[in-house]
Amino acid sequence: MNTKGITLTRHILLEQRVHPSATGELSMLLTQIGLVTKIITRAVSRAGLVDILGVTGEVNVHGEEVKRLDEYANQTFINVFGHSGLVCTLVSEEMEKPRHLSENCSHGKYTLFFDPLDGSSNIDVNGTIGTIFSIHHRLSGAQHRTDKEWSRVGSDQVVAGYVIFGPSTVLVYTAGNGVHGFTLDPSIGEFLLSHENIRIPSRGKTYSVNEGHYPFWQPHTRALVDYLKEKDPTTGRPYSSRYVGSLVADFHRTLLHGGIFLYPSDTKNPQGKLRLLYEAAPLAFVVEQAGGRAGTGHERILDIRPVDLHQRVPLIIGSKEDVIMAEEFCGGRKKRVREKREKT
Ligand code: P6P
Repeated sequence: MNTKGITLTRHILLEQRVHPSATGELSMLLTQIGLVTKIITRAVSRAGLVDILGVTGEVNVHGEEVKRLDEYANQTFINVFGHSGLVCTLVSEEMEKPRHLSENCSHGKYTLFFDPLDGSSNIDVNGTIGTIFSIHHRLSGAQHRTDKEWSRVGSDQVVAGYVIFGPSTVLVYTAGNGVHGFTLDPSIGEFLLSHENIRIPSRGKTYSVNEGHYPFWQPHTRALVDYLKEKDPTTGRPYSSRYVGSLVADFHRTLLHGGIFLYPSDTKNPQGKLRLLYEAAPLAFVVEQAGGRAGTGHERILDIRPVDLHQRVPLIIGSKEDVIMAEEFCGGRKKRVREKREKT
């Protein structure tokens, strides 16, 4: 297929043909995510010019300073989906509780999870930041809301992806039929297909972790990173270290070039730092669709059922062989009794 000039919208519609029963609502939802991204891109690219830098003086549910761009990005999601008729419930890193868009809840079929602006500590130094999103069918159909709408297993995601605001704005998504990337052409305001059917190399040459936390790591994490740094040309070691400190930037590089990203648990963060529902699970869906692997060291990310809306998990994600090797240092994955999935 000639992929020249395929827009995000056209690609989504082509994808929709793979699902004969599709009604077009999911395609519309994804297109709206593209709209949110364009609005955020405009703000991010002018952040240095408009008095939008700095902080609001507020802190979010995690006790972190809310940068104005975080708040702006979160509000953009609310504004765009508010009257879309597509989404009944929004779950955001920036909101303590789920936001029910009551005007949509009579027929909105989807629940949208998102981190509106990840890596915000990089905003004031013009660093790469990103948005992460995950879409689930509503648990209860379009009739009524349940307060467990947010407690979703990652393997039930319908769509997941992220947007990286770097030298260019790139949107990457999967709807379970491969992983595809689109680069925003600001001159025409369109996302154009630039990375068709992304596949992550089975092994990489880089590891990505904040080594400043080394004193707080568990012994097996130290042993793993020490191993990656040992010289052994027969196994392609030492690996190079790459760490931006922005999850989307570190993940995107790992997805395209291979390697491993880790945010392990440690004595300061016994559950790790990254959140399951709107950070680890969407990226795990993407990486598995690209042929990679994502886990905590002991279990598959996409098998975890959250017990808390903002639950944190340790994350090891990237090339399949690299992640399997890391899991061996962690003692390997626990055997799971597969949850009986009530089909709703
Ligand atoms: P640390 C950004 O604040 C973030 O949530 C992720 O984007 C990033 O991977 C991580 O935290 C960086 O955390 O402890 O290395 O500064």
